[in-house]
Amino acid sequence: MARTRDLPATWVTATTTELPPSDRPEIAFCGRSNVGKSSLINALCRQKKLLRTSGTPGRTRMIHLVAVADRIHLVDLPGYGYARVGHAERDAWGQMVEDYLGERPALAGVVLIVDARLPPQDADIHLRRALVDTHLPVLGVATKIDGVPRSKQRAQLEVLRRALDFPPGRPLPFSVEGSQGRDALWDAIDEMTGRP
Ligand SMILES: Nc1nc2c(ncn2[C@@H]2O[C@H](COP(=O)(O)OP(=O)(O)O)[C@@H](O)[C@H]2O)c(=O)[nH]1
Ligand SMILES: [Mg+2]
Repeated sequence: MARTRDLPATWVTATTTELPPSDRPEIAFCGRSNVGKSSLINALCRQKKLLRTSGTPGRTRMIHLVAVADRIHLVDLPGYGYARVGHAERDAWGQMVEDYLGERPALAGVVLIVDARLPPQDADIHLRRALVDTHLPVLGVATKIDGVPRSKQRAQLEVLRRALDFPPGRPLPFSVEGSQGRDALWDAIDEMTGRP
């Protein structure tokens, strides 16, 4: 049987409020605005234009739903903690995402994406704490690892691991360049959804 990672992905829908009910295991991707969420999902699905990516922070205010064949759903959550939006908008973000995370029976796990090039950000730590409260499996990924010199990668990943209280080996290093980390990330997703 084909592995999920080798099957075609399609964009299903986008919404600012509620997603349609899900009939298959779902993995949500969250992290700060502009951290590289949409790019990472595109790299996972080997499709450059599945989701729009942008150099301008704060563009994605919507939840996007992607289906991988008839197996699983990948959910691109709006960026967290964009500094230039006001408190009201940030609260609206929090409410939308909390509602989604709390009321989604099919949700098998959450991928928390951080920027491998930066020290742990307050927003990352805040989000990590909020995710602990959901009791969902949380997988840490450090993307843009191509921006960290090889000799410094191990130490930088360890700094992130400690600050965000991840188990050994996490966050997984990832980059859209050469899809570095794609297989390891799919292995972890397969584990969360319970099927290859
Ligand atoms: N160097 C590098 N840049 C990346 C990587 N992933 C995303 N980017 C860039 O980061 C910016 C934000 O990406 P996007 O996927 O739109 O972030 P999102 O707001 O979290 O969905 C874009 O300019 C991407 O080209 C990566 O692995 N390495
Ligand atoms: Mg995006």
